[in-house]
Amino acid sequence: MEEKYDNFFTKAKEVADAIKEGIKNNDQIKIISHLDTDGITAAGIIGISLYRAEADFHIQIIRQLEENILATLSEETDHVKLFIFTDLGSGQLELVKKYIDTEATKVIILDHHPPVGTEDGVLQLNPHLFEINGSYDLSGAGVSYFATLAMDAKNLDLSALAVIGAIGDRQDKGEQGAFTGLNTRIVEDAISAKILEVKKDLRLFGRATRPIHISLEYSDPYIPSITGNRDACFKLLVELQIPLKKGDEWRTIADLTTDERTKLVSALITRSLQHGVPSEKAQSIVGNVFTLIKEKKGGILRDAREFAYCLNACGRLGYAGVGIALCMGDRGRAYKDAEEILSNYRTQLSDYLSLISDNTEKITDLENLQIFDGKGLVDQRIIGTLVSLARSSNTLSSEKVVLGIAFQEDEDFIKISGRATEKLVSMGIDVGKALSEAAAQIEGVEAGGHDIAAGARVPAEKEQEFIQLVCKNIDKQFGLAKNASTE
Ligand SMILES: [Mn+2]
Repeated sequence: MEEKYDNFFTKAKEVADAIKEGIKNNDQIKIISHLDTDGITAAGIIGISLYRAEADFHIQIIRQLEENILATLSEETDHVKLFIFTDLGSGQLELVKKYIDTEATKVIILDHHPPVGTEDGVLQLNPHLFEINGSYDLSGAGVSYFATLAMDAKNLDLSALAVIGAIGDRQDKGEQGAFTGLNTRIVEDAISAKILEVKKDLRLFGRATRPIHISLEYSDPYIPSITGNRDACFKLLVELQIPLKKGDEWRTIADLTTDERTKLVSALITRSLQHGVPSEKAQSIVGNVFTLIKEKKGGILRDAREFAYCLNACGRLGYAGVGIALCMGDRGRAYKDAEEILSNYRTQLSDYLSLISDNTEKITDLENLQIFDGKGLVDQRIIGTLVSLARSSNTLSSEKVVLGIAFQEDEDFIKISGRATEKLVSMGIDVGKALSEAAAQIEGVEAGGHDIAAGARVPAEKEQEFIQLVCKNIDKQFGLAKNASTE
């Protein structure tokens, strides 16, 4: 085993011992985690491990670790004796130390975002500190998983949640949707725990739950003349003589015979190629699919990608608690709630998508950037998802960095979500850096995230100034990328 992994696991053990020490002392423990799928699964993983150890704990899910939240947390230090931050915290080390007296209240950070500042007094497990890639090779849920595994070997089954978290953060970017780095070890753990199965299939959404034509209609990656075109999806299936129903029931992608699957795959790839989609991208509709074999067949949690999507919907629509309950194993009430949340989320997203195409005057098109101004139109919890989605359906450009803007709840602040693509990142574009560097130059702006996706909270009156700086940074990055490629 490589030394960097040794060092990472040694640190994981140190974290595990600190958590166990807290449990032994009957400390009241508070988990603070991020609103997205990775954050929710990370909190679920720590939550289950604490529950199993009969610890006293609470979970709070937040959008971003901002100063006002830390101020509130500091008031809780009269009873909370251990804070565990998951999928956030590394980017806010200085703020954490400012508000929490780490002598009196222990602080553990389990994160995979690039650390900013020094950790003195804080116990931090983060792949970046061990030269392990935190963008693709390990998620916040993965970091949390390794900490719980070091607490107790029976937490091996929490690996499935870590897989879901990594999918949520789009880390399944190896060949054909495989994982890389430490994430592959988590997948192996989940397989050995007999809760996960990996095979190759069409990577279409709703593979195990939705009628085939609907999976095609909502396909991501985008398939020209298929995605978003229900009639064309029907027509294609009829042409290929693939029955849509079995008896009264709609068939799903998972129900296809080998023969039908082969026909459908080759038809979809051919169509993409005919429309000029690069071969590699066209082939990428086939790849690893991850099945959670203990979940109900045909249910919303059976496919790990759908489980991830479901948790994201819960978080985005303000029902993070339902997501946590799902992670903790509630398949009664929470499951029913989640089904309803999912259906609302789909409706909302498709309404929003048409909202972008109906309001093209809200799109500013610059050389290297496209900006969609969704203030007053789009909820800030959904703006990031929306600009990504708009890009995969070609409403926004895939060749540029896109920024989405929405009001925060109080309109004194705006939320800015920046998104790159894998291709842009491979050229050297880093949206997280562009946003953070701009934020550092303007008082009152908070930013964080990764090379491919990042966000900022900006005082409304600083919007123009901030965006100009971000544009400058992005232009500079594109300039360097172009120079590098011509050298
Ligand atoms: Mn994450």
